[in-house]
Amino acid sequence: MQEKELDSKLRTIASHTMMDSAKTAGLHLHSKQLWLKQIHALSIQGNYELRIDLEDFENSTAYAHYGTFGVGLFSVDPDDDGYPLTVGDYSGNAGDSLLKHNGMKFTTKDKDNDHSENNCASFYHGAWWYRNCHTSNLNGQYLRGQHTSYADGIEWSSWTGWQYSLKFSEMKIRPTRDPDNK
Ligand SMILES: [Ca+2]
Repeated sequence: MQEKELDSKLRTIASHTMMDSAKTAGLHLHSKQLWLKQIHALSIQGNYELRIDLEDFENSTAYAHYGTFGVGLFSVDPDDDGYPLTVGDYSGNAGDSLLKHNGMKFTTKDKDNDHSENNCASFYHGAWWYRNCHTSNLNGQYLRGQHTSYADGIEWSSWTGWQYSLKFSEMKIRPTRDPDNK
């Protein structure tokens, strides 16, 4: 019951954050940290799964599902540790564009935790669990479909490549249906 309430709260925060991102082309530090804190607080309570829904400007939709999901699962101090992503067990029809980010820390313009000599968040105008740098960039700029710049929109590369900024994206998590998991 309590988890369900928290879950629905998180969903609201997540989609709100994405809408913010679409409008302002970047998350404010405060809401970003709050977002990560909330996901972390939830995901350490048990086993969680992640569903990402996407839509392009032709109203086509696709999804990616990950049977394993968490943020900062093994961190003593997640804030200090950069909220590393745990993700696994892909299924769906959007293709996987997140598994390469498994284990990566969250990078923002003012906190470079990535493996690039540059700051991927600055370079690609987003905030994400960048490696060097990304196969997805769901907090990128709202560039409305095809764009000439490279990989700095709301990208899910396995579905629409690196030069198509999606109309809509949403990340939702919920506890996995594991009878041993209370
Ligand atoms: Ca870097």
